[in-house]
Amino acid sequence: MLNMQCSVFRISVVISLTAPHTDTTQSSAATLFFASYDTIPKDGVISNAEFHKAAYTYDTNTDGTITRSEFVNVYHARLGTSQHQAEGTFDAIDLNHDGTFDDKEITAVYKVFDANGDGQITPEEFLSGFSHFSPGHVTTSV
Ligand SMILES: [Ca+2]
Ligand SMILES: [Ca+2]
Ligand SMILES: [Ca+2]
Repeated sequence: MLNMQCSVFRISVVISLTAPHTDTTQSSAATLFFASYDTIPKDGVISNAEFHKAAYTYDTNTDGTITRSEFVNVYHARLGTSQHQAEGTFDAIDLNHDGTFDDKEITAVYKVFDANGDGQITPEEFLSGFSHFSPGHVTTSV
């Protein structure tokens, strides 16, 4: 199952380089993420609080800091991407390149997703933001 997802996702990365918005595999990965991020209230949109909560599920040793290796391990396990692709995604969201993903950066990434700035991320905004940070747009090596 995981292996199959992995190879499908790799193909999708190649496709996404030319047609990011028509890639169905990427959108199903985004749908999966969206459902797990839309927690309380589960109302079909992701709030800033929900987004922060979701981000901190990557803090596996719960010390309040999301490190590059924590992010890479969890992202890699959840999406079945290669380690290299997960690193590419982390480097895209670690805006100050200090090796950790902190509150300020979570908020900054949230704002990229919340395209119309109404404080809620809709599934459409999430999909579009997801393609912005997806590995295929960070690195071309698959
Ligand atoms: Ca919600
Ligand atoms: Ca941590
Ligand atoms: Ca950082």
